[in-house]
Amino acid sequence: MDANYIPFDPNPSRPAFVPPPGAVDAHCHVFGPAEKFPYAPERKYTPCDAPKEKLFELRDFLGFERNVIVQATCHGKDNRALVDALLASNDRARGIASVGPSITTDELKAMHEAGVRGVRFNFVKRLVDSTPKEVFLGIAEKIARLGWHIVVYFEAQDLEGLIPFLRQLPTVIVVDHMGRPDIAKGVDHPDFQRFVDLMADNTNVWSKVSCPERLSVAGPPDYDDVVPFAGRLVERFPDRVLWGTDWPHPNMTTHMPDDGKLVDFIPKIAPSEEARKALLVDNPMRLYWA
Ligand code: 0GY
Repeated sequence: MDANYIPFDPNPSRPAFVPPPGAVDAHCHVFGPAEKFPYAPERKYTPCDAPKEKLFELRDFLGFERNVIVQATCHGKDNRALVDALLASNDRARGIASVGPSITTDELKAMHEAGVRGVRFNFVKRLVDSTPKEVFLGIAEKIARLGWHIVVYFEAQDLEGLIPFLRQLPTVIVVDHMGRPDIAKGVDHPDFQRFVDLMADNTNVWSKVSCPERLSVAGPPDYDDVVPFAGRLVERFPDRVLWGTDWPHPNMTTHMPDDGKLVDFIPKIAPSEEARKALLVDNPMRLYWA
């Protein structure tokens, strides 16, 4: 693991909020273990191992029933750790893979059998070297045939330039972490309005209302300055939002969040029982288990 890498909290607090039955943690990762699933040579960081057993333990401790495991950049396009976790989950996990342009239909079908339901296109420069848009469009066409969708990760300053590309994608698009808004600018800033408009104008665009710990300026444990952003998306687009822990929280530099406190963030952004059921159960079940 990198010298400055902060490992996940091995003893999170028990959340006060009890998720509804069938709740899905729709954004989390598995890392390694490196001796079985080595990290990718092209990776930009080397994390602390965070194997499937620890993820499933956390799922149960926090009161969730299912996970959506997202291929992280430290494993590159080698999806073996992801597929291994899916196969061990007893149908309680789905996956988002990372693939290259040479991926074959047979390889995609094998991943589908294991529980993969989408691919991730990453535009965050500190995490990946850039991929030509035509390559992504070719992959999009292939995966669309399986009924999969596309998860995109980008930062707020890149949204404007990405909009024409996003409009070309033929599937549901799930945006990680609300497009990483600059919280200091406030919820009414044109930058966040651009993201809200993207969702309003394109009914195939969903958002994960996740990662207050990465976005907050105020910091832990409450991350209150992120509430207006996530709350606005939940209120405006109740049937197109997902929530996830982001465990094991790679590349945190300021602190490691307490996963119990992250769960306690949920009722602040989804104040009604109905909104919470949509966010945690109905939406992810529709997208990943239908
Ligand atoms: C996240 C966020 C990060 C990392 C990755 O794939 C990844 O390596 O997604 C990050 O560093 O912001 O969602 O886990």
